[in-house]
Amino acid sequence: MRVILSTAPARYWQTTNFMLTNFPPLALASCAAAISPPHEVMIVDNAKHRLRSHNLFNHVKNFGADVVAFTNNFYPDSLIIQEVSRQLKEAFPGLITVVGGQAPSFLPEEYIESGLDYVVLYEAEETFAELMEFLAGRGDKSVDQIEGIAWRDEDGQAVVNPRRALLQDFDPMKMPRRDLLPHYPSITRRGYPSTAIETVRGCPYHCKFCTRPTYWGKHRDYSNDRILEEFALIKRQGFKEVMFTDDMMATDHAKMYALCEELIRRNLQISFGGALRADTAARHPELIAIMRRAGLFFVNVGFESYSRKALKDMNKASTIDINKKASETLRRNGVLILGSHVYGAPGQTDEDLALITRDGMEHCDFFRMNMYTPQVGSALFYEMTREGRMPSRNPEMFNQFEYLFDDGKDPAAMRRGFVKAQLEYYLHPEILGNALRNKTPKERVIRRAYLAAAMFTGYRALRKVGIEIM
Ligand code: B12
Ligand code: SF4
Repeated sequence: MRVILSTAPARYWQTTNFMLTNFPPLALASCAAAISPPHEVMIVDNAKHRLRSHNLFNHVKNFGADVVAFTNNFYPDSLIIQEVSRQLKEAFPGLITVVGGQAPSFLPEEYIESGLDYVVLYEAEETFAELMEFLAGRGDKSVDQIEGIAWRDEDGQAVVNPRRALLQDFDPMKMPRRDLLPHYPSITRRGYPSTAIETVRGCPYHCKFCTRPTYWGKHRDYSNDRILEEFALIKRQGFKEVMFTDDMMATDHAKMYALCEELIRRNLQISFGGALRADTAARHPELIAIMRRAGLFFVNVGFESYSRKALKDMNKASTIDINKKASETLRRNGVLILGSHVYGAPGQTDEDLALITRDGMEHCDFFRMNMYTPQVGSALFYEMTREGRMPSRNPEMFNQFEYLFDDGKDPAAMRRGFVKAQLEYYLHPEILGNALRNKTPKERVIRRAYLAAAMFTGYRALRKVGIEIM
């Protein structure tokens, strides 16, 4: 079979990806490894060509694809994936469409009913390989026997097969097909490529707004031996920078400490970054110091809020004091901090909302803020659905810029407050100065964030007057 694996064709909300573009779509490289050989695979990274129109139709024609499979974590992307899949099937009769990732795993029926042929649910490596063998006519299982897929029966009804058991050991897993990914430039060393690595699946915490605990259920680690083997391969492939895709790095402190000792001993000289909890940084300064020596240059920290009540309501298991200490420790060690925040979470007063930009800018090098959103699959989503407190189920409304709670607040006023708070950051002379200089890694990322914000605003405004150019 000839299989194209693809990210979602671009839409305006994806311009926010700009800020952290150093993450290539590792899910597609892992899925490619799982099925090739025997199948022939091409990766089309539409997200990379974010502002140009996607060229999937030409790729399908030229590659002679039998299957096009999309990755889809973010629910708003379901709209374009479903639309493009319909168009592809019309243009290429017989073409099979597949989707995998978070949103379709949580809502498989929605995708099958929209016309996609198969959904690969949750962890995909074994399921996708079995599905491809079935489609090639070689598998020894019938469609209803393949664990972890959703499909359409003869009556046009969606059928969701039982879930597959999670992998218990990642060591035997094939290395992701990084050779199929496009070039992503390094932030730290200009001229070199950057890549991504996965060292855990899942997160042991239970923040109410997050989908990771519900998606993976159980937190599982790759062994340090496997991670070191992958680092060595990455080094041989010429990468100088790697981003950890882990939900949360270093939740097992001792394991991360040992990994860093070994990275230092092997002198691999690869810079790395990823997501880190504030309490890990605040409570384990020695761990941050060794991670820095091993190559850590950047972390994404979910500070979320500087309101005690809001942090508690979100089940963040963190405090304002921890946020402050984390920032101090990371700064002392010279690690760049991307601080993620949420606007409009329950329990936030007007003063609390004002603190997000004020304290947020103080605590981090790059400030990021989304509207608090009941993401499909999160505990918050199920709670809001149960209580009938979500005013819309239109996927586009989940783009993290809309106020999606029916709680007496005026959504338009919340949106205005949100935009005003963003402007406080983007119009700050110091931040603007960084973007204009564009020399250091910090300045380069801030510049990207500006471009993203400008494009988001422009494309969204055009959309409002009926012009769709992505
Ligand atoms: C890297 C990353 C990004 C990169 C994406 C780069 C890329 N092109 O892939 C960037 C920085 C651009 C990004 C942007 C955003 N992201 Co992001 N991102 C991640 C992150 C950290 C890692 C993803 C990854 O590579 N994982 C490693 C791979 C191997 O695992 P996986 O993706 O789960 O794939 C497995 C299965 O899910 C499945 N699978 C997945 N895709 C497919 C496809 C097929 C065909 C098949 C068969 C199977 C399959 O198979 C894989 C192997 O088992 C995740 C958190 C996480 N740990 O996953 C958040 C995460 C996915 N992002 C998130 C969010 C919110 C965003 C943004 C909205 C942020 C923002 N406000 O702008 C945007 C939206 C972008 C978009 N349109 O999707 C949320 C999603 C929440 C949700 N339910 O919507 C997550 C879960 C973070 C979190 N903790 O909340 N992100
Ligand atoms: S927000 Fe971060 S710490 Fe909380 S559950 Fe999600 S991945 Fe884990």
